[in-house]
Amino acid sequence: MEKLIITAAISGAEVTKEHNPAVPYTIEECVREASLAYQAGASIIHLHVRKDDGTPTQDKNRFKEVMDAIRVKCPDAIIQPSTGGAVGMTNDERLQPTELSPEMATLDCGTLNFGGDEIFENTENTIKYFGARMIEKNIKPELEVFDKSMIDMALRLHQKGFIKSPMHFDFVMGVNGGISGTLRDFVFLRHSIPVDATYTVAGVGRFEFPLAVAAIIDGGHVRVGLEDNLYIAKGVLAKSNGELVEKVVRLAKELGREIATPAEAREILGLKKQ
Ligand code: KMH
Ligand code: ZN
Repeated sequence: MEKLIITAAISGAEVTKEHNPAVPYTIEECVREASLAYQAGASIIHLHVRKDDGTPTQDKNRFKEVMDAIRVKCPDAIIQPSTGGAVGMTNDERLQPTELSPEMATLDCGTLNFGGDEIFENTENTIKYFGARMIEKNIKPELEVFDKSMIDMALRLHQKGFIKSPMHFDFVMGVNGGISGTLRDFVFLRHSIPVDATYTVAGVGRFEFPLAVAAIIDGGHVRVGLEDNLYIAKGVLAKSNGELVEKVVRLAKELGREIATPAEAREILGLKKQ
């Protein structure tokens, strides 16, 4: 079985220090959280950035500062900026980190109810626009799918030339408004992608570790982090992103799955050379 790629989603745009004091806002805090995750075994850092007061931003310069600072401590980590940003941002605002030509970036494959009156909007034209930008910039998209229909959309847009294969999916499961985090739905998604595709699973909240185990057993890859889940165990806040990654490493070792280095992750995902 391929080695396990661990992605750490260290910050997100929705969670705050009120939810968990380890959620990073400043550049120093982002470096701390990224390097703890990297030292624990994460090869990919999925990155959102904030202003120092915690407000989400897609500002290109802020991304550059944070990414440069992370690279000092995590020289070979794959840094994967979000193009999802936060609910309500415009397409061009969200796309700013692609101007930095990262190796990877997220590409969200559909619109989703995001709780209350919030809608995370990704029209077909938005997905095409983002997909074309990533092809132009030679950025490998992590196809974020929050439901089965979003896999089908990605496959249609692949046929139309907006997404290249081999595709890499991120099954984000258990979001209010998206697919559930059950094993049944994991199996459904897992069998809905092309045979040459890879996937990672990001279980939200209490689904994080059970779905990590499912992916470890199945030969998939795993995303954990404070963006998705604030707790290391029921009712116990995680001290850091590093602690969440350490738990996945322990589970993988128990189940006989080795952890990929960043170089091995690049090989598995077919990323462009640095
Ligand atoms: N913050 C969500 C609205 C992504 O990173 O591409 C979008 C999100 C997905 O987190
Ligand atoms: Zn994200």
